[in-house]
Amino acid sequence: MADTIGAGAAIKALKGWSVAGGERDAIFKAYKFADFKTAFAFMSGAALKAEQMDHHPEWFNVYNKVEVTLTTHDAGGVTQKDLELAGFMDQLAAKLA
Ligand code: H2B
Repeated sequence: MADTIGAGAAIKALKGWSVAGGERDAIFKAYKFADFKTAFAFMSGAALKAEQMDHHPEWFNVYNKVEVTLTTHDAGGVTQKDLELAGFMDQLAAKLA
């Protein structure tokens, strides 16, 4: 099982992410895109990466907004995998901006 690095440490290595509210160790970011089509393109690209990694986001979409929560369920907290997926999502969002 992967070692947890913790949400507090993880957000220091990222931009625009915060410690998720609630009991769990998790990180959160709200992305806003130009429109629904762009938000969905983001989700499609992130979904393919998530499948490759076997590491899946918790997310919520309304129109142009995608709210993402990342944690590693198997480890019970934030791990390197969450950092990697967060970094990928940030790069993808930048490309789609
Ligand atoms: N995604 C996330 N975010 N955390 C996990 O621990 C996880 C996952 N585990 N996707 C994977 C799938 C696991 O359930 C399978 C069996 O590998």
